[in-house]
Amino acid sequence: ERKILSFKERASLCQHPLTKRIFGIMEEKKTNLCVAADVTFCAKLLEIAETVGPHICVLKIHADILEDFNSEFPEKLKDVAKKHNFVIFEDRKFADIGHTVYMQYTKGIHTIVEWADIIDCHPLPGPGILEGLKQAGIKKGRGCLLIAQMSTKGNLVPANYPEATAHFADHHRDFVIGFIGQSRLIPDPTFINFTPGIKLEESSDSLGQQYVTPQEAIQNRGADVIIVGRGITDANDPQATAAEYKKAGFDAYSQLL
Ligand code: 6AU
Repeated sequence: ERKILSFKERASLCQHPLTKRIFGIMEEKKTNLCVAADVTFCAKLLEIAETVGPHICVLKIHADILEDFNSEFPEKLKDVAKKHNFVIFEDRKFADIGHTVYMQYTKGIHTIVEWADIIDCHPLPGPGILEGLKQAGIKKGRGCLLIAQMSTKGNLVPANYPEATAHFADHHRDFVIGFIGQSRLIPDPTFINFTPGIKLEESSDSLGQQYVTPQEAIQNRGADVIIVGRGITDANDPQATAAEYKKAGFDAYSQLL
């Protein structure tokens, strides 16, 4: 019995052009892998992007940990993204009032709205945070993920928070393209579910991160895209390891079809 719609079918149902594009890439490149390139120098980040580029649909970065961030870097990253056909996700986790997040999104040294296809925010402040981000993001065709749950041990996200987050998303479909979480919130196939805290073997780190396998995330928790950081970036051979995660993720998805 078929449990889910294919990425291709989901692409055809989507209204938001960015969601359509991401499902299209997932279908074409046969990948539901997002690599988290959490490194502190631009050259290293660009090297990872080149290396894992063929295996991913999304590259997630934290621009604020780059020690040598400069205005040429986003252009270089965009070139690699174009070459390997993936989208760029700045994991800024906005969490302030609408006016402040608008400035954080568009100003400062990072000018995130100019280069990040995807951003994410905590819905905690209420609708104003999305209103603020939208003012800059919509006209550029950008999309936002709502952080509905966290992967960390002892996190304070209350039980009813994911439900409220889903409601929030439903009212901002012109900008919200999906969720970050540990389980699927709503069955709606036009939202993309991203799940971080993934490793080929279940484990944890010394700072509260908890990992589940790609198979567990995709088959039992309803993840569409798996986010893998150190499992790939700390591996001896990141390219081969990315290929391994890509296969594990895509096989887990294919078995549901
Ligand atoms: O695979 P790791 O543990 O090396 O990296 C996981 C990545 C990091 C975190 O900032 C991020 O995923 N993350 C996120 C988000 C929004 O992506 C949410 C969360 O609950 N847990 C988590 O690890 O770049």
